[in-house]
Order: sequence, then C-alpha cells, then structure tokens
Amino acid sequence: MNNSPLYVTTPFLPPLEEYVDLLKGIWNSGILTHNGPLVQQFEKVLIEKLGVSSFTAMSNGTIAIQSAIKALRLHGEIITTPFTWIATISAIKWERCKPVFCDIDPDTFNIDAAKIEACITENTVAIMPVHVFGNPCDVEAIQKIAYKHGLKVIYDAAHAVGSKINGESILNFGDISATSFHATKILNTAEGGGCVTRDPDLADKLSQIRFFGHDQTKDIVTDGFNGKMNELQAALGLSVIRYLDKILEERKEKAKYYNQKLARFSFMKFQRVDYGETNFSYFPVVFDNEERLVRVEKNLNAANIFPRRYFYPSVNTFTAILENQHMPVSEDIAGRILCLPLFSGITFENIDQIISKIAKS
Ligand code: T4K
Repeated sequence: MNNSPLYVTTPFLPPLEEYVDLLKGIWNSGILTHNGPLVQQFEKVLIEKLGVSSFTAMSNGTIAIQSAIKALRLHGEIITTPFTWIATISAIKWERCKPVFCDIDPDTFNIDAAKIEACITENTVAIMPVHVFGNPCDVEAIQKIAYKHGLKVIYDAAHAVGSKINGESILNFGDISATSFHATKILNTAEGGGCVTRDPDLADKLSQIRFFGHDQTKDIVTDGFNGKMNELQAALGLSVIRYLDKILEERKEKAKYYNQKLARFSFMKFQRVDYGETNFSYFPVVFDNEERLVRVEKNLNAANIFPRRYFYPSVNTFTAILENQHMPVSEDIAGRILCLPLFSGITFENIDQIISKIAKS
C-alpha cells in the first residue's frame, strides 16, 4: 500500500523561490493582467523554446480552440475525432459549428486520415484532429485532404507541447494549433493555453479575439471574448518552462522503463507512434478486455494508485449533448484503455509497484 496517493499525474512545480521572484515584480508593478509584461515574455520564450512561428497565450485550452474557430470564421461542419476530451467537442459547439466524427486508428488512437474524405459534405468547413496523448497525427495526409477540398485544419494540440515531426514542433502544423497548459499538462500554468499559427494576420486576429475584440487602440474590430492569460499564470509558465527539457527527458526515460517491463504481458498493447516523436504526455495501455481493465484499476486503487480511463467513454456516445454517430473503433478502444501514472518525479519503484499489481490482477 502506497502511503501517499499516486495519481495519473502530478504537476511539475518549480522551486518556489523562482516563482516568488517573478511574483515580486507583479507586486511592484500592480499589473495583474491585460497582456502584461510577463505574458509577453512567456510568449517570447515559448516561440524561442518550441521554435514556433507565433504564440498567443490564453486563459485555457478550450478557449484556445474556440478562438481558433472564431479567427478562421468557420460556420458549418467540422470533422473531428470521437476519441478525445469533451472540450474538443464543446468548443466546436459553442462556436455554433457541428462536430462530425471520423473514427480513429486502433493503434495510434488518432483520427484515421484514410476515413476523413468519406465524412466530407458540402457543409464541411474544417478538420480538427487531436494529437492524442502527444502522438503526432499524419499531418501530411491531413493537409493534402484539406487542400484538395478547400478546408481549414485546426489541431487540438492540448497534449502536444514537446512533440515533434522531423525535429519541428508539431504545433507549427495546420492553420492553427491550440494547446493547453492545464495543471495536468507537461508545461503547466495551473490553467492556461494558447494558439500557434504561421499566418501573422491570424495571429493578430487571435490576439484581438482573446481581448474582447479590441485592436491596439482599444477599438472593437472583431467579435471577441475574454480569453486572456493573466500575469500569475505567465509567471508560473516562465518558471516551469526552464525545466521543460528535463521534464521531457524524464518522461521519456520512465515511459521506456514501463515499456520494457510491461512487454511480457500479452494481454496488453501500447500506443503506436507512426510519425515523428511523442512527448509521452500520458502512458496509455489497452487491455484485451474491459473486465481485465476494471480488475486492474480496482487493485491499483486499493493500493492508493489512481490511473485514469482517458478517454472513456468515447465522446460520440454523450447523447445528452450529441446525436450518437456510432464509432466502433473509438468505442472499442475507449472501453479498454487505461492511462497509468506518469509524471516528473515518479520513481522506478513506483512503476515496479504498479507493474506488480497489474501482474497479480
Ligand atoms: N483538448 C483535449 C484533447 C484535452 O485533453 C483537453 C483537456 C482540452 C482540449 C481542454 O484543455 P483545458 O481547457 O483543460 O486547458 C483533466 C483536465 O482538466 C483537462 O485539462 C484534460 N484535457 C483532461 C484530459 O484531464 P480531469 O477531470 O481528469 O482532471 P483531474 O482534476 O481529475 O486531475 C487528474 C489527476 O491529476 C488528479 O487525480 C490529481 C492530479 N492533479 C490534478 C489537478 C487539477 C493534481 O495533482 N493537481 C491539480 O491541480 O481533467
């Protein structure tokens, strides 16, 4: 039995003094929000560190997706994945667009690019794939489809800070990528998120949208809302991002250890990475059947260990808010997938303990 609970994740927190140093500046200036100096600095550091074309910081990842839809002025059907967090869908719906589901690949858990074209109708305006658990989508195939049919591409890159294709940040792909800095994410600002785009006009538009639709002179130039990141969030982001390489390296090392130790279990399979490099945002395993998953989860919980069933159930089955579009692959994977604890600071002993509980289940 573990004395303190072991959760699916624990946020990385920098040495407190480093955060407090930044807070002192806020206390001196009295600037708490409205595109303050720390938000501007955080955006600059993100652009340099991730090698992205632009960064517009926002209050959270859901608002970042909504801002992307607004900036591209989308009205119509958006093809997306049923294997995601509900925020992908709620953002589409809040922007008065219609989510149309395209089933996933059973091994990568990402949208199956080969099935996208069959979902296109005369009302389709965009494709919104998710880099699930940080695993890069087939961005080339998706872009080809988008060009062919005149569609926009927004990536829900909530999990994808640190993921790459050919050495380039995955956030650089699509018309806009929207990411999250929620407490459960690799780079966290408690709550937070933002958008990346290569198009400077779109970047300007995103800045206006997050600030009520104001331009630099506070004239109202577009429909907007309050999507601003504040200075306390940016201070946390600035103090965490210094450790990003270490966080990514540690996760990779621990994921490798899990992989080696779990390889002997024939009743379990892992996420396949087909394109580029994942950031090991999560450590998902898929069991041969749901009964085994439930048994494993129960035994882990009894030992004070709390993995999570991300993403369960498949979001297309949320009939309180959606017409169900049957998605057999996503529903099947959703019923059998469990994300095991993986975070900066998890020890090899913790992982051994998790594996021994799985072996005994
Ligand atoms: N798109 C995708 C694909 C997403 O996965 C998400 C969010 C979004 C869009 C939207 O981004 P945001 O608007 O959230 O920025 C979590 C997160 O709330 C959510 O951000 C995340 N995806 C989703 C996959 O997971 P819960 O309800 O599972 O979180 P919670 O509070 O149960 O936390 C899990 C564990 O983490 C806890 O058992 C303990 C630990 N934890 C959590 C928090 C919040 C901490 O140790 N400290 C903390 O402060 O939703």
